[in-house]
Amino acid sequence: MAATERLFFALLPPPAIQAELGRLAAWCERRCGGRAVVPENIHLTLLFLGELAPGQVEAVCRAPAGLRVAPFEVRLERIEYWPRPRLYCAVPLQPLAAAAALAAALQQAVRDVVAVPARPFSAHVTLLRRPRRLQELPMPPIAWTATGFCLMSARRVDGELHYVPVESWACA
Ligand code: 3AM
Repeated sequence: MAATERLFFALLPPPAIQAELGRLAAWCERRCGGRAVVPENIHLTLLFLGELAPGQVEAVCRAPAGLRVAPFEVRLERIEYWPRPRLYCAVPLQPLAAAAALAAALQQAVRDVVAVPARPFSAHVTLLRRPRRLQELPMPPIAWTATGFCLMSARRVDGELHYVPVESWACA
């Protein structure tokens, strides 16, 4: 049987913003222990799809073709601790309506290929996993204009997790 891929739709910040968020993640790790997300893996998940077979991956790649998405601003202003997954993440102060609408549109677009459990969308960029110490972590606002979105594959290479873009779509 052909291998499955663990896929999700995401926003990828521009490289300079990824680097800035990566530095913030490393600073969080120095304060709290745990494992910082490396800069190249920094992303904002729109929709987690799970393990898909090759035929499903092709269908998912075709699904967003009809979507028209205007560029929108992503502004992260606060670091939160989420106890259940045990992570620190950077979040907006207000819900990101445009990202939520895109996540909902993607869920609709792929509904015939993969049934994604309905989950409320909560925009966040994971910075640090499994901290050993909890404390208040301030951050400077970090913002960018989202000009597209990607389908990402989560792959393990030599025990390290890599998020690899397999397809991308530009905002119009
Ligand atoms: O780092 P974040 O939270 O943005 O949390 C996982 C990660 O997103 C999420 O998918 C992204 C890439 O792995 N994820 C993993 N397993 C999941 C699941 N079973 C999941 N989201 C929902 N359900």
